[in-house]
Amino acid sequence: MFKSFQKEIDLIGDIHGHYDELRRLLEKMCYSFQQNGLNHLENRKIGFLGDFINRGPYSVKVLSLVKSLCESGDAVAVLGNHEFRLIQNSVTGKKIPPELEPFLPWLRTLPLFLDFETLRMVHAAWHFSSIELLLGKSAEEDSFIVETLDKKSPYKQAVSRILSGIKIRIPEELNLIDRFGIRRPKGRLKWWKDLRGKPYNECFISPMTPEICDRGPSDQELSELELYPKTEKPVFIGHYCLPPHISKISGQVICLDGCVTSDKTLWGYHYKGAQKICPSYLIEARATE
Ligand SMILES: [Mn+2]
Repeated sequence: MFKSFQKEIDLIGDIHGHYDELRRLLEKMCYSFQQNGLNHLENRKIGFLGDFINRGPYSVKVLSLVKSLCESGDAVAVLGNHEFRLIQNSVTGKKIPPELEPFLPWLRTLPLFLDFETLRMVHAAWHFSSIELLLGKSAEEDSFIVETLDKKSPYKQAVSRILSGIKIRIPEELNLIDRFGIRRPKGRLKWWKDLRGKPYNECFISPMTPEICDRGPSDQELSELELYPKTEKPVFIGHYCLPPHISKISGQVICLDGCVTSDKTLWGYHYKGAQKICPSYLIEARATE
């Protein structure tokens, strides 16, 4: 695994088996599909933010493409919570879809996060102390995977934070529902912000209704948070299934998960290196356009 690169990088959010949208996004990013594989411009690399599988129809096609791009050195990828769960299930002998099995040895070589000179990549949250704890840990080690299933292990908590985000309980009487009308007992925090004194309405990454503007979490409930200052390098994440009207960019955090299964839109970002993060570098693709 290289530690730095001089190339420009095209980052891509959660694909979840939506191969047609992935193909369209790559075309919009100026890659072309030819008989001998994906042809791309020089000086470009792709960065995948995890969650390649489940939900959509073509997990195997997506995995095949991402794997071949990683193996040829044209892409890098981090694990999403869906791949990590697959690895956990395989290590503990649970049933896993047979068509995904051949990809496991490769998936287990993928990192939990990537920290480059000019940017960072992680599936859900760049939580500094969790990342420090996980430095040097590999999904290839069975003993580590087993530890991530142990409620008492700090590794379980660290992996959960960085791959699934940082959550707090929502008081039952608030009856908050998400965009799909599902009542949520927990909400996923804007982990990069100082949320002390803020109402619930401003705390969650994906908006929930009704909007609660007169109550918020206690400082104690927010004590897990480690802010991500604007002086840090940009961090690219996926995971949060953002509805179309919610901005993908907040400070130095860029979330490229636009909920492809529901909204049929896959999101990418063309990052040119030390540059100000700007919405004009976002690229969205639908399968039929
Ligand atoms: Mn996810």
